[in-house]
Order: sequence, then structure tokens, then C-alpha cells
Amino acid sequence: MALSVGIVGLPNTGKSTLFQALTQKQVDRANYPFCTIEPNLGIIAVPDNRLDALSEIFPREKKISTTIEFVDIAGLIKGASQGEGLGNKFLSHIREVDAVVYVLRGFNRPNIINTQPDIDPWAEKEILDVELSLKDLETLEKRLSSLEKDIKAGQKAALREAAILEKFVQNLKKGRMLVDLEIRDEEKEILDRYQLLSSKPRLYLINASKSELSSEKLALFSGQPYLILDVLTELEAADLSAQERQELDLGPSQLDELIQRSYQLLDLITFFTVGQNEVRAWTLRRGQTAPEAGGVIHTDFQNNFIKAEVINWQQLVEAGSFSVARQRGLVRTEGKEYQVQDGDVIEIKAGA
Ligand SMILES: Nc1nc2c(ncn2[C@@H]2O[C@H](COP(=O)(O)OP(=O)(O)O)[C@@H](O)[C@H]2O)c(=O)[nH]1
Ligand SMILES: [Mg+2]
Repeated sequence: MALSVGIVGLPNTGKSTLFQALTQKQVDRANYPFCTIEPNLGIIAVPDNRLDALSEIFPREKKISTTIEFVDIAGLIKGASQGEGLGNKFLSHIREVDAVVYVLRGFNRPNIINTQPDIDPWAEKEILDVELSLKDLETLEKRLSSLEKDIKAGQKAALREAAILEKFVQNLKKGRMLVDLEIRDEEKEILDRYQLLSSKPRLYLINASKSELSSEKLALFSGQPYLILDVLTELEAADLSAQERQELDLGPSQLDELIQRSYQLLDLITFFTVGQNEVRAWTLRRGQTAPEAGGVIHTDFQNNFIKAEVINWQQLVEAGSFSVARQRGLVRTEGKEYQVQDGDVIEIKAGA
């Protein structure tokens, strides 16, 4: 399961610089032999201190992180939904990603052309929102008009769908993004059919150093998922170690924080395995079961699932070894129904 995050924003806000900084942290490709990496697509390892702690007590040849794909989506300007700039092409790229990071310009550099009259990250966010909603409205109106015939013919399903789509339309027209609506199950089922752009989980990245940003401008974002990140500095510091960062008084890597928060956008969980050659982190959706965790590792593990031995990563690290953990009764045996928890270390027992 490759989760992908699209980097979107107006021109000259730092999208490509951010992408470049992220790709300095690209995963060891030897561990991912089947990935083709396009110029605007990078597969990035998700930093995880639980994995680090596990691989300290279980030194193995390889330590393999979960990954996330970042896509540098070029070309949004005002009017994109009407096809301005790379308009429709750009919007179709957003359709394909699972979540979006809005890159908003907060840095002030007169020599770098700003397409906006002044530095105003919130205003940029609103422009992006408008473009995405206009595109969604177009998709929804098209669908609504194609449902008319079925509604006239008295089809109940068409009527029900139209009522739901109509609700989305009304909200978009009021400037409310679909991602912010409370969506009931039967609505979600319909929403999922259309991959609407404003329904993607999002994170606002304000590209600025903290001193560059006035508190009034920042206040607009309170209560929203945002991150202030100085993209250019992070690019320059991308290959520094944690210790080197400390010596330079840079604080913890904000890129790491961005990657982690992007991962969290989709409500994914991570479980771990400790094998002979590798300690590894894997991705699962919240609520998935032990056999499904098996399936992520190997199809046979799902089909021939018998049981799973499970322990929380921290309990395992504190015990220092599986045998001590077992003696302490911390390793549980779980069956087919078990819902995997974030941070579980799992060993799947499967039949031949
Ligand atoms: N001062 C400053 N300049 C930046 C920052 N991020 C990007 N830039 C510069 O802004 C210009 C446009 O950046 P780019 O990443 O190509 O923007 P894009 O059009 O959004 O992809 C480049 O010259 C960058 O070096 C930043 O955080 N601070
Ligand atoms: Mg660019």
C-alpha cells in the first residue's frame, strides 16, 4: 500500500524546493527494487523512533521503514479549474493522491517573484480551496445531470445519490471543503466513488522561518492542521545528522515532522516485525485485522493464517528480548478477529 501525498500550491511558493529536500531523504532503493521513481515522485522513508529502538535491541542486517510517496504537482494558478495554466492536468494529478500538502508562501524575498500582491499564506490557501471546490462542483453537477433521467424513471438509488450529492454541492457553494464535513457511512460510500479534490485530507505548510511570519497572519491558521517550515533551510540541512543539527542549533528536523504528519493524515497505523535479517515497519489501515496484517507481509500469511503472537513495541523494548517478554507473559496469542494496534510487534503463524 503506497500512500501518496501531493504537494500543491501557487507558483514560487517552494514546492519544488520542498520536494528536493524530501528526496534527499529518499529510502534506500535497494530495499524497494520494484519502485520506479519519476522525476516528480519520491518514495520517502517515514522516520519512526519505535523502529529505531527495536533495531537497537535486535541488530539485523536491515532496518526497513514504512514509506510514503510525495508528488510534486506543478502548475496551479487562479483559474486552474477553468483550465488556466496546466489547469486540468494539474487537477487530475491531485485526484490520484491520497492527501495533499498545501505549500503557502510566508517568506519574503523581493527577488523571487510573488504571484500574489503580498505575503499572505491564508489568502493563498483560499485560492487553492476555491480552485479545488470549483473542480468538484463541476464533477458533481455533471453527475447530477446524468442522474436526472434515472430519477424521472423513479429509480430510488438515483434519488438517494442525488440528495447526497446535492448536500455536497450546497456545502461547496458556501465555501466549505468536503474534508471538513461530517460524513455518514452511506454518504461516504458515494463520496468515495468520485475522488473529489476537496475531500482529501490536507496539511498546510507555511513556508517561512518563524521570525518572518507575523502573529496576525499565523492566527488565521489556529485550529487548522498546519506546520511552519523553512523549506530552503531544510533543503540545506537535509543531509545533516541529528547531532550536527543540534550543534548548529537547528532543532529537530522539520522535514521529519512533515513526513510523520503526512502519514498521520490518513489514519494509518504501523506494526513491526522482527525477522532473521530485518527489523521492519509496515503500514495498515486502522481497524484492519491480524490476517490482513499477514497479507501485507505475504499473501500466504493471510490465506493460511492460524494465529498471531503480539506484543506492544515498548513492552518488548523494556523486556529486551522475546524470551524475557514471554516469561513475563507479555506476548499474547491473537486470532483471526484481532484488530491490530498501532505499535504492535507481530509474528504471524501460518499453515503450509
Ligand atoms: N527565502 C526563501 N526562498 C525560498 C524558500 N523556498 C523556496 N525559495 C525560493 O523560491 C524560488 C521558487 O521555489 P520553487 O521551489 O521552485 O517554487 P515552486 O514554483 O513552488 O516549485 C526558488 O528560487 C527557491 O530557492 C524559502 O523557504 N525561503
Ligand atoms: Mg516547481
